[in-house]
Amino acid sequence: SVVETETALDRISFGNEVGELKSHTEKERFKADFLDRLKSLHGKTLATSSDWEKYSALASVVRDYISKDWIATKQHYTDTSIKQVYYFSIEFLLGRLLGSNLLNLGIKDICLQALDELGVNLAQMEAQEEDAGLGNGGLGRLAACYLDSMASEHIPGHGCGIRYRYGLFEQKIVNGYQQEYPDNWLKNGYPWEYRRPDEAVEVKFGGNIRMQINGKTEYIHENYESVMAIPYDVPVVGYHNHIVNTLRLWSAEVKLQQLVCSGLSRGDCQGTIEYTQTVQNISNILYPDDSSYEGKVLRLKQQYFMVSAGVQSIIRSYKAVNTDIGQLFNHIAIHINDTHPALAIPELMRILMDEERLGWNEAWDITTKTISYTNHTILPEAMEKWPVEMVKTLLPRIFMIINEINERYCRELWGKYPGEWEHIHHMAMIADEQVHMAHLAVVGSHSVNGVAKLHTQILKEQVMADFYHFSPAKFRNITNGVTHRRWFMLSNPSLAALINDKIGPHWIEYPCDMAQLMRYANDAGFQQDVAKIKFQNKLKLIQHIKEKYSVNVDVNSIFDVHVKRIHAYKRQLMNVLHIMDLYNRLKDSPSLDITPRTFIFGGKAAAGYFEAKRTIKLIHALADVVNNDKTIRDKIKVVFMENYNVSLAELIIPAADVSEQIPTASKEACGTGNMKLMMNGAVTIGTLDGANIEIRDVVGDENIIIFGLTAQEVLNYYRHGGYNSWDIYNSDMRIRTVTEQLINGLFPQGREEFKVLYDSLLYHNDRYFMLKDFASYVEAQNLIDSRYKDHKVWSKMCIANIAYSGRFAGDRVFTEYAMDIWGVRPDVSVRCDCSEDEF
Ligand code: T68
Repeated sequence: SVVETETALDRISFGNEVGELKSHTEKERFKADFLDRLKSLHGKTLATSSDWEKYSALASVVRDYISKDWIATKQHYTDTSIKQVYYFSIEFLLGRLLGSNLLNLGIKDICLQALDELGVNLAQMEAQEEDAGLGNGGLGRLAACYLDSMASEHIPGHGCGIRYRYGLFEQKIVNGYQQEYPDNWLKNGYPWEYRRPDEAVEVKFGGNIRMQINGKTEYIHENYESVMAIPYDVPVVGYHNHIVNTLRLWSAEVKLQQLVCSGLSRGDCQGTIEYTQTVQNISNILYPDDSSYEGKVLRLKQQYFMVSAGVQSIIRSYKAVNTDIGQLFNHIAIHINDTHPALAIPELMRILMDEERLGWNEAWDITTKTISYTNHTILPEAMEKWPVEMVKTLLPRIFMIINEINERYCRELWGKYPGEWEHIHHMAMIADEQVHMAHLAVVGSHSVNGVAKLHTQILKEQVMADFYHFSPAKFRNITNGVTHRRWFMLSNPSLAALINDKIGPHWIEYPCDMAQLMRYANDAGFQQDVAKIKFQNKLKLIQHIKEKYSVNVDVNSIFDVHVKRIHAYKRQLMNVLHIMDLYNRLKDSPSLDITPRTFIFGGKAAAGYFEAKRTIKLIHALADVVNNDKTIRDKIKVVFMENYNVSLAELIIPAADVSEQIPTASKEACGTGNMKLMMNGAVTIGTLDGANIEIRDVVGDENIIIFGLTAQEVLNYYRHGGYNSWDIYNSDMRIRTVTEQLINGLFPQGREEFKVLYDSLLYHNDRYFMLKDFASYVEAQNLIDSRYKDHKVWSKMCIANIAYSGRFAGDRVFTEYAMDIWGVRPDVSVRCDCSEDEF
């Protein structure tokens, strides 16, 4: 069976004589396959081919190995009619796939050795791959981690998303300012995708609905604009289990017939071009926005395009093997990642009623039993709402259905809360000429979950309290997780190997077993080994920094890492204020006894988010001052890593000593960078927000540094007032100094440059409580310094963080989703027909 199958990696790592012989032949075969592919794909030899050609030949060989298991997995799912899950997400932030595919297939070592013998460097090959950056941040990366976990946990779970022609913009820093460039990730082709034109579906926009009554009312959609959705499938490889699931990404293309019908092909060249352009625009670009939202028709089009294509193709494949549509929810689960795919609810209703001819009640019953929803934010500006007019015009039939859902729901509410107009208005899906997507998502799903305990509690008690009281059983918490394969085994292989040596490989399948490392937390030898690996990882990062930014960084300094999207609530500005204060202290007393510190930032600001972009400029301005001031004797350095993305994260995170997780409490739904950094032995300095609370619960107070207001305190201030940032300004000299330095003195940019940040702190009353939390943040930073000075203490903290990180491995999360929400059992019965020596 799958779980028992010995893999190539196992044979190498724990090689016996037979295993070594086998791996030898496999290695030779791998070499031959690779060289053959180089010849057939590019007409080149090893000596004449470029790095990219070598990479693409290598990926193509790996793709072949994957496809055998892919075919078998699909066949198995069809044969057993097992329940399948579809994870709908407008974003999938995959990063690179070569490394993780090799790891999960269990052929990384063979490949490494084979290439080595050919004089080819695997890491260099991996670097050839463009990051698939089809996501903004946490939400998109979470979707990618979950695909990996589902396949690895034997869950028949697939992704459904959009194949954006351009991913999240590439960030270039010019003179300290962020500039955005198109991310042309497909320019050389993408070796992991399979275009499947034969499985295309049609998606209809605009037009009108004609009612036709002959016995039963029929709704005929007329005069619509037709768009073809072409699927591109990317295989998702499970870890050492021969399971390969599918990520289906949809691309918008013109429908030839539409060209003919509209007369466009008869010489209206301009018209044809324009029409083609409008259609292609749908899957052209990922919206570079991770919080606020602008009401753009195109974004709504993208959402409907994806869910309509996704739901139609699910129903099509369901009907290929099942005759009873009424049983859909026993075979299919659709999960919506935030509200962006919430139109899946009316779309499924439309198909069940208009195409499958079911009545409303039955269709509604099936829909709500099929769909479940995860909420990722409580930021009011990120709650999606669409103008009624826009939905009506673009999606006339869908609007009718939403309207009907709304009316029936309001009637039900009226039954429970008679006469409470205000209350019902608050919960309606359509109110104030807007469609409230979160309300639609809650009402149309059988399960609603938040992504960390605190977040779920805030949803239940505040943001969605009305819905919670109406249907409490729907609500649950599932704290996020990250895949330890990418974020540990792949990005920190030496540490993974050390753990294998210490506690054996069981933790790979059961990450919570990493807790056994606590037995060695005080073991001087183990502490040293862990420290050595951190040292090596830091050297790697230092080299990158040196080459790219010509900044010299001291490997013995504390690597203090703040990497994530730039946003006021994430408080990169507060981090900067602390660095300014530390700098001031060093200027005052150059012999101040602190461990040298390297402050590392990385992250993108939404293109239209002025304040965030100015924060990036401020970090650069600060770096200019600090890094060039000889008087502070290299005690602090500031580095901003350009174009933070998944592959850069894989370089930075294993080198981190300190993990900055400092949002205003209550604002960060969960955070996942906090988990990745912890897993790699960084100590968190953080507020009691999102998953930080749960990290503290598992590592204990002594292994994390907590500071600042609690969520309750923050929410109380928001509700009742009582905070005036000028009071703090007037009472704390350090704060007065650093805030004044923003506009007056420290930076040569002049008064205006950072005035927007200064004003946000003082004239807009510091919405994110940076000045309020400043003193306790500085204290927490001082504590970091003193703890780090004692190597034993620090090593122990570091080890505790690694050891207890198993709690945050995505695999655990998936058994929770599968069992509690989708009613899917991990399928451990997939058989592999491939013989062992075929990998
Ligand atoms: C993040 N949300 C949460 N949103 O901020 C983070 N938004 O706390 C959490 O850990 C993570 O989701 C996973 O649950 C986002 O990343 C977006 O990216 C986004 C994208 C489009 C529109 C709105």
